[in-house]
Formats: sequence, C-alpha cells, structure tokens
Amino acid sequence: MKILLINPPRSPHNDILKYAPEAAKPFIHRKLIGPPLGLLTIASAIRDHEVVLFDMKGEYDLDPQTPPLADLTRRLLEKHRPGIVGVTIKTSEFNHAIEIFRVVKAFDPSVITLAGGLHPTLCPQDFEGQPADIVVPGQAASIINELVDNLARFRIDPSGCIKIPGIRVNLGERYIETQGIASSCDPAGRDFVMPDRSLLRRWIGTYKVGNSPDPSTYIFTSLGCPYKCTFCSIWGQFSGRYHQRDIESLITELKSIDEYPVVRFSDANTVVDTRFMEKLFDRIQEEGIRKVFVMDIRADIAVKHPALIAKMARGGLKVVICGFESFRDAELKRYRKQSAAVSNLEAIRVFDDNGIMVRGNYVIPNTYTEADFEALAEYSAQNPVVYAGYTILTPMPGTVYYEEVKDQIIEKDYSRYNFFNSVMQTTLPYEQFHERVGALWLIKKGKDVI
Ligand code: B12
Ligand code: SF4
Repeated sequence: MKILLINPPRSPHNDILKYAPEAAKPFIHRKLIGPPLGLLTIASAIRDHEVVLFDMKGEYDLDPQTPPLADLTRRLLEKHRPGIVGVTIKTSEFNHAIEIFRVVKAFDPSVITLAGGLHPTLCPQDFEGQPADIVVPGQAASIINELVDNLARFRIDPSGCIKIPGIRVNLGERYIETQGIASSCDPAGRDFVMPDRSLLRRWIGTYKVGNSPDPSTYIFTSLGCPYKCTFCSIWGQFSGRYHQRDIESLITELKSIDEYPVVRFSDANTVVDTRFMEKLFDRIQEEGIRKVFVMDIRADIAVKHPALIAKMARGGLKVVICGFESFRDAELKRYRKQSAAVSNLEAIRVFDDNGIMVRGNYVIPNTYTEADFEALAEYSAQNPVVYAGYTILTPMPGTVYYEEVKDQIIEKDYSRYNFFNSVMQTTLPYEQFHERVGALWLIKKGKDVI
C-alpha cells in the first residue's frame, strides 16, 4: 500500500514583518528553512512500504509558482494514488493540514488520513470532528509500522487499529482514544531510526540558511528538555523526559551526510550532559569530521562551561541560538527559565571570545508599553549580538502559559500561532505593538558568520 507523507506549507501570517519600519524588514524572519526531520524519520521507519515524502515548504521555496495547496494536494493524489496520507503538524500548520485532509477525503473517502507531530501530540482533541481518521500522538517511529500493517490487513479500515494503544481513531459517529498506553518508546536509543535523506533530495537546494551557499540539515543529539519553561511546547511533548542519542550512532550519521556542510542540531537544549558533549566533540575530532555546527545552548550553561564552549568552537560550532527571553529577572522567573538576566550578558562574552555568532532571542509579552520597549531597546543596544530575534510571547496550546492566560486569548485561528502575531489583546494598539517589536530587529552588530 502506498503512503504519501506531507510536510505542509508555512503559515503566511507575519504581522511583525507587516507593521515593521521599512529599515527593519530585511532583518526580520520571513521563513524558517530546514528539512522536516520528524516526517523523514517516519518515512524512514516504513521504508519497506512504498513511501512518497513530499515537502510542500521546500516545493514552494523551489518554485513560488507552485499551485495553491488544494490543487497541489490533488495533483499529488492523482500522481501517486496513495492508500494513506500522513501529515506532520505544528500548531501554526493545523489549518493547512485540515485543508489537505479535506481534499484527500473529497478525492477518495477511502484514503486513510493520519495526523502526527507536535500539535497532535499536545492537543489530540483538536482533531475531533475533523477529516483525520487517525491521530498519532508522540514519537511514532516505533508504532508506525504496526499501524500501517494493520491498515493494510484490515483493508484500510481505521476501526482495525483500535487495538493499537495510545492513538485516537475517528469512527465517524465516535472519536475514540484507544485503550492502554503506547509501548514505551525510546526514540533516541532502541527505537532510533536513521533518517534516509535521499527522500528529500529534490529540495536540498532550498535548505540553505543565512548567506550560506551550502545546504544544511537537521540532526538531533537529544530529544526533549529537562527544564520546564512555561511558554515552551517541547518539554510537554516529551512529558518532561530527556532522551540522549548514542555517540557512535551520531558519528555514523555525521559521516553519512557529505552533501550537507552545515549541520543544525535540532535539540531543544543541546548541552545538558556536558560529558556527553565533551566526548562527542572528541570523536568528531578523531574522525576528522568538518562541519559548520549550529545549535541551541542556554546562556547559563555557556557561562558555567566556557572550556566546553571553546572546545566545541574548535570542533566547528559557529552559530549558537540562545533563548535570552528577557532582560528582567522578574520576567525570567515568571517564565520559569531558571537563568538570570546577567547570564545573558556573560554568555555573549563567552560566545564572542570563541568567535561564535550568537543569535539571541527575546520574547515580547502583549503587555509591553512604550516604556518597556524603550528599556529593552536600550539594553539590547548596549549588549548587541550578531543577530537578535524578537518574537511575541505566545500561549501555544498545550503549554503552562496557555493554561495561565487562556481566558485572555482573542485570536483562535491557529495559523497565527507562529510567534509573529499577538493572539492576545495588546496594551499598545495592535499595529503599534507589532511595529515596536519589528523595530527591535534593527539592533544587531557585525556580520553574519553564515
Ligand atoms: C526542525 C524544526 C523546524 C523545521 C522543520 C519543520 C517542518 N516540519 O518543516 C523548520 C525550520 C521548517 C521549522 C519551522 C517552524 N517551526 Co519549528 N522546529 C523544529 C525543531 C527545531 C525540531 C523538530 C524536530 O525535528 N524534532 C525531532 C523529530 C524526530 O521529532 P518530531 O518532529 O516531533 O517528529 C516525531 C513525532 O512528532 C512524530 N511525527 C512527526 N510528524 C509525523 C507525521 C505523522 C503522519 C506521524 C504518524 C507521526 C509524526 O514522529 C516523529 C518521529 O518520532 C523544533 C524544536 C525542537 N527541538 O523540538 C521546532 C518547533 C517544532 N518549531 C516551532 C515553530 C513555532 C516553528 C515555526 C512556526 C517558526 C516560525 N515562527 O516560523 C516554523 C513553522 C512554519 C510556519 N511558519 O508555520 C515550535 C512549535 C511550537 C508549536 N506548538 O507549534 C518548536 C517546538 C520550536 C519552539 N521554539 O517552540 N521548524
Ligand atoms: S525554552 Fe528551552 S530550556 Fe526552556 S523548556 Fe523549552 S527547550 Fe527547555
């Protein structure tokens, strides 16, 4: 049975960009670029079946004249005639995923639709009444084969899957959560699936970040995060667990991706076990692996372990994304960041000393007034980083922050939940708030490394 796996297009909404001063616009993110690692993992797990992976983000980047979503989906259905269509979904892509499922069901109601990824993991209930036959929460690489085998055996009838624990099955009149707990999955260890990047070859030229002429790929050395920041979706996705990869498996993967000189670690929080990172970079050196590495490192960790940062820089670490979040301890405390504002400044020094380009990200609450914006702008200008990102503190469904403020949410359209549009009433007028956020992007120093 043929399975079509789709990475949906990006949400088009970006009110920071829309209302920003013209001078700031070139610096503001228009789109994040990168291969869909989760979907690739799923595709690689079921490679014994006939799988087609289609990256719609990559396709629209490759050819902006690509037809609109519904037409593109119909073309894919006509070309491949799949029995199953699976879509990977984060919150801002929910609407696009539902549109894809609608087109599939209109094309042929017997095609099974599968929803997987972050949003189905955190909010599986959102799919009730939607044209998604099966919702697969969590790291699905360990059950996807069983699921597909069942669908094949039961002639593509979703009711044949109700014995698989931990999924949601839409039986038309009933939307049921199957009994039992999904067998414990060890996604970074026993159940790790080596991604087969040849499935993404068509779009490799689009996976370029910054000014780099070379394509980049994602690799994870860990999944989840041991911290519990209130606004963050990631620790909830993994129920607070942190899964670490095996070093030799990582070395094998790094040695197999010659066509990708730039490697972006997709870890939420790359340096947790410092001994692991020491060893990984020893092995990278021993094997003579030369890559430009990009990764997320917490400010407090960089401050505590400058020698490790120096070693990683010698091993190819060139860009660090650092969640500064705020310049005020009171805000950091409210977000449960467990890092003090002073660490942001000290971390900038550690990274600068090692020639690492820092991308520092601040999150802006909807309550910010002119005085708050001025205070942040002054602080940022005194402590500039090569590239600073300013996005909106957004209550992503499934987070602690969402529960804290859900009564204040005025925007229910998920396609606006991408950190670029306020979904709550802003203290400043809406346009002015976004303009102020946009203007902050002007504060940067130096030249981008890649
Ligand atoms: C790689 C990545 C990307 C890549 C690729 C994503 C893609 N699909 O195209 C790119 C760069 C394109 C990207 C873009 C964006 N991203 Co992003 N991204 C990540 C990142 C760093 C890693 C995800 C990952 O690869 N994890 C490892 C894999 C193995 O796990 P996984 O994806 O969960 O997949 C497993 C399961 O979920 C499941 N599964 C996944 N898909 C499917 C599909 C089916 C059918 C099934 C059955 C199972 C299944 O099985 C997989 C294997 O076990 C995470 C942060 C993090 N560290 O988690 C943010 C993250 C997911 N991104 C996030 C966001 C917000 C975005 C953007 C909206 C940012 C922006 N402002 O533009 C855009 C989305 C586009 C848009 N504008 O709408 C948020 C999501 C928050 C939320 N609740 O939605 C995260 C959590 C980061 C954060 N700061 O909070 N992203
Ligand atoms: S914001 Fe970073 S440190 Fe905090 S929980 Fe999320 S991934 Fe972990």
